[in-house]
Amino acid sequence: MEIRAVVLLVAMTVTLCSSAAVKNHWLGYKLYRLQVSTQEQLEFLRALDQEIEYKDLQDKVDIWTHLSQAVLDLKMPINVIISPEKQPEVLALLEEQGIAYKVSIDDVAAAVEAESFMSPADQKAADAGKMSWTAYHRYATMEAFVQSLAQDYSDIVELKMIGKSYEGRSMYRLKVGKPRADGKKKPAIWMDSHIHAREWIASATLLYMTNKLVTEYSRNSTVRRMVDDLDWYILPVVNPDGLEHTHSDSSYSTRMWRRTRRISPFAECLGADPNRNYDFKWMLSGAVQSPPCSDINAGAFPFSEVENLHLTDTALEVKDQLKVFLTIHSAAQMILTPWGYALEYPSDIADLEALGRRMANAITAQYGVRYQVGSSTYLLGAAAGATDDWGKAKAGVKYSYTVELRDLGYGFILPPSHIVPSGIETFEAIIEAHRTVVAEFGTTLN
Ligand code: 0X9
Ligand code: ZN
Repeated sequence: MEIRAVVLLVAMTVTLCSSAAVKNHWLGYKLYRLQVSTQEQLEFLRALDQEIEYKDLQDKVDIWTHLSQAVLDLKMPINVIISPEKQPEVLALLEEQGIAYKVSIDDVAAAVEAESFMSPADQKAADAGKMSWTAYHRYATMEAFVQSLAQDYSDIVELKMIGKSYEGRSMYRLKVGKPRADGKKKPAIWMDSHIHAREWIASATLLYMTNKLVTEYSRNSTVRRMVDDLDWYILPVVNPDGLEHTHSDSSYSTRMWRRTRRISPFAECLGADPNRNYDFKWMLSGAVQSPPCSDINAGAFPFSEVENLHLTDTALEVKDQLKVFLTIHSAAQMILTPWGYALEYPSDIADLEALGRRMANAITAQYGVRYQVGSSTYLLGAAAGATDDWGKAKAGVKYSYTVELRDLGYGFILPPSHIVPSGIETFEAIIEAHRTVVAEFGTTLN
């Protein structure tokens, strides 16, 4: 007990959040899993969600799950986090409506503290500019890590600084691939992550997979084929300002920040939802301009967020190579297909669903974590202006998906002990993606 306390103290002096601050902000919060069984119950929650947004109460009652029709049809669990003062009122309402619920995290304060915990070994790794896979790291560590990968494995890794975020952080795109001896162009897979600031597992998983692709090239025959056959374009953090903000203090609204951080002269709130900011069907559905502080605020115009522009400029440069486009989020355990702007399907949806299912099955085969596969409009509700739709419509990539990583009842407060299993199971999905690309397009494009 005492040793743990000392370790904690040491770790906390080098991070911004003190244990006391976590306790103050989150004391008594609980995460609940709800299950609706009637249309009325679903409508009730939708109305409650709107009231919460209208009254700006998200730091006290926050429904994390998209309240699509599928939550009822497919009996999907609904994550809701509730502050201690609101628990009696909200639970009474749920009981009145006959909505089933159970507690999934009883002591959220402890879970938030555990999530930010850096052991001396993690800290040592970070100080040396290395990632460890047992902690969620800061952006500077991720930057140092991708730089060192490029330096140490220059035969298969190329690092490109693609521009600066609004607050001036350098954004990077890696290219992992063994150039062909005959100089021919290879098909490629795009992967990006961490567009939503609070989804810490997204970049941790993508960097884990990147590390595996690079460091196991010389000793793992599957990895070797993946890197020989294809190029992998990787943008690990689309929203570095948001990521850093979520680490800057431990208040609810800071840790649960989703958006970018641009200051606007017209709005009281910073940034916008970058996953509503692309120029395909912008603002058509599931996005708003008011209230300005909404988590689905689409920004004043398409590409008002500079980070989105960097992503699209970079992807367009290599668009003729791209066959798969994976944009990694958390935490709904889903492989989502276009279109996300309306309940419409691209003409090649059968192929998209087939690879989606193969990826989900490969993930499940690893540790039994079940993923749903389907249209993002059906599973989560229509939301226009997102990366996946842009990838398919504007970059012309056939297999474009949003991947929602594991939830397992933790929502966004996923303990860092899940980084390795999430990385391992998601790697199985990209093995499937590689297999499909090679089978359908071969290994050269010219
Ligand atoms: O709503 C989103 O932006 C994504 N879900 S999340 O919970 N990570 O925020 C899903 C986006 C799905 N794609 C489209 N709607 N196009
Ligand atoms: Zn997201």
